Amino acid sequence: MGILNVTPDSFSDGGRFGSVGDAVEEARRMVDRGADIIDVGGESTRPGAAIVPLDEEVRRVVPVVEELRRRTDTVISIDTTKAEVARRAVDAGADIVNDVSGGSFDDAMLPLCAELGVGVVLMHTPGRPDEMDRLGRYDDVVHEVTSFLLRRCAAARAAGVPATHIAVDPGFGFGKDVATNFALLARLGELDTLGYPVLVGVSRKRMIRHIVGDDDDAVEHGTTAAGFAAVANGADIIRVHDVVAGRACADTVAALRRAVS
Ligand code: HH2
Repeated sequence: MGILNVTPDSFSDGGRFGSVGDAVEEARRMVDRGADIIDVGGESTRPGAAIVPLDEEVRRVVPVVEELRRRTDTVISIDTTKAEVARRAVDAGADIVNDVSGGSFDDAMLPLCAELGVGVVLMHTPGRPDEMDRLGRYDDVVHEVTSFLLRRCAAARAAGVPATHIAVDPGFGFGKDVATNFALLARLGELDTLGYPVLVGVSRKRMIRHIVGDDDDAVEHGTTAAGFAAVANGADIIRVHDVVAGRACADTVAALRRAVS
């Protein structure tokens, strides 16, 4: 899954695109380099990030989704917690809703996903970006993340989303300190008990910078190493900025698995 942030304030690539055409070109480059899914996001989820009004988020993402749909048949996901943004993006051609709140910020989200028949990624977060710093104390992070995801998957199923349309995500960096993130990465395989595909987003996050420092090359290599660990430990999809490296992680683990099967 290649990340296409159309925000002015994202972690690492905010404010890159001057126009819809630039953003769509970047998405097409990611597809050429091996992305299976393009994740379009119009609201930064960085801790402390400003909440983007609905109209502004729609204005950022819908033209990009529309143009991307017109020019490619790639799978498009919309990274939003707002049902109305999801509805408008799906109308414009998105196939998947990637909700970092697991459908918990907007009660209309899960019924909408059921109604539209789209896939949904349910991610763990202990709270909203503006309250994350005071949240996230865990006795057993895997247990707590798994319990949250179980509840959100049950809510999605109750709203009418078929099991085949759900993926889960432990939410690296969302209300979790570095040690907690690495504990989750090491024990990622335990999420298999949920029975849904697992998506992981570690690309360029603070947990990587904590290990390798802020040098751009080091952050990329650290991201690749963590991406490899994620796939080796059971991730089915990795959300990355650098698609070439992400693809290499997935293909290398697949080759290792073939060698022992
Ligand atoms: N992380 C970010 C945003 N969306 N979605 C899923 N499913 N999993 C994640 O880990 C995830 C996500 C945050 O990363 P980024 O897009 O780099 O930054 P920003 O939130 O500032 O756009």
